[in-house]
Amino acid sequence: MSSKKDVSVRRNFLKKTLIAGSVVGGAVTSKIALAQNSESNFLVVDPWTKTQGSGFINPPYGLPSKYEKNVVRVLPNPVPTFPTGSRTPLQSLHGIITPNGLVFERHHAGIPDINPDQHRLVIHGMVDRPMIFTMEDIVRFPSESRIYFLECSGNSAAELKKATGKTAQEIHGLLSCCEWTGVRLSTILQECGVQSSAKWALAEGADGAAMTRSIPMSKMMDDALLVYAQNGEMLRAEQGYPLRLFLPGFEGNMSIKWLRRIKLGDAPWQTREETSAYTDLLPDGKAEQFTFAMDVKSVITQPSGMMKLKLKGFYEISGVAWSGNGKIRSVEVSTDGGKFWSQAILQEPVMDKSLVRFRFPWVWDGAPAVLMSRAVDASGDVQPTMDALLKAKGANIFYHNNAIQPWRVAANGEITNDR
Ligand SMILES: Nc1nc2c(c(=O)[nH]1)N[C@H]1C(S)=C(S)[C@@H](COP(=O)(O)O)O[C@H]1N2
Ligand SMILES: [Mo]
Repeated sequence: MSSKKDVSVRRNFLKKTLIAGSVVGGAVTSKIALAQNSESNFLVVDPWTKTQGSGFINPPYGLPSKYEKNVVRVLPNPVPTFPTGSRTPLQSLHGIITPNGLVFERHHAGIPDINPDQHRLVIHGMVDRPMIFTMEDIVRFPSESRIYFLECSGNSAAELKKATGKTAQEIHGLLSCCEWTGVRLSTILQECGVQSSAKWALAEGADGAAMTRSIPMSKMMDDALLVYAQNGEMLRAEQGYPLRLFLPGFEGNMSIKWLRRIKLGDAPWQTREETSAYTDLLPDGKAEQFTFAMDVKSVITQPSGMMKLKLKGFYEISGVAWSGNGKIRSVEVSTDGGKFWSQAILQEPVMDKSLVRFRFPWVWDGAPAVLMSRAVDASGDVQPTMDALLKAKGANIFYHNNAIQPWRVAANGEITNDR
């Protein structure tokens, strides 16, 4: 929680140097602090500077500082008998990349233990040359690395009914953004000779759930990736080791992990995950199928739910925005519950179907406030309020909640979910 930390650092600084008078317009001016204090007093040599540091880190695979031990994925509350998902601590992250140990997980039958030497990918159906690939075969193809977000279409779902979560992690933590490395599906499919009658592909996982989804060939031949690495290292077991499908911008469920089979056909297969689940129930009771792309969305992560503003004055409001339809065009921030909106600064690079970090300078005057962010994507879609979303989609919807998240700042600085 950077803002929390920043605030307490600032506070200690104030205490140490007794320069309460140097808080100008809410910001601490260190120049004045130095002038009023002798440098020897200010530049104290701490104990860790006086001794030799520790040698090589053990275990050899590095871990975060022990002081960051609370920055972890969380399980749903109450924890189910068999956990099927964990959430990314969005409020503790900076920039756009989710470190591998904090990437949310969603698995329908646990994490299989797959030996990469024994793993195979079968491609069959409407192809001229059905083929079986080993992992060695796959990594020999030309590859690419791209930064994309991944969001479960059930992210933030509980909030559609009422406020349930307290933190950004609890509410919106089925969201991650990694650099994914792999082979374009189009490269491998061309190797097998795609028949002109092929309109859909079936992707199947090797886990106990044998997760299967139908995917339009247009997506498979566009930016779909056969992924074997995330953030520079091989996939984590929970993210689909040794091979997963990755469909940029599409609902997370379709990016089949532990991928073992792709079959080409001329119609969708109507699998369990596209009939009994992952459909959108409309007001008339009919279910809409195959709503693939995740709509434009954003959330303020700093400051956010369960944090406390300890001082009046300057804060950088920051958060992430994303759209399954392409790039983010702009993000606006409101500090008065949506009456007045101002443009936030987008951190470059702004990439296609990636998280974008936005920043907005704010001076808190100590009065109650409601912080909101509203993203617009390149297609012109605007992130809706919860009321507008429920009006447009009906009260039956469960998936695809992309509504604006309001955070209420109380006069004592405490921040709560204002759904
Ligand atoms: N084989 C398989 N693939 C799967 C799943 C699964 O249970 N089995 N879960 C899906 C769901 S619902 C989501 S949201 C994403 C989550 O990916 P992650 O665990 O890497 O975050 O994987 C998808 N792919
Ligand atoms: Mo999901």
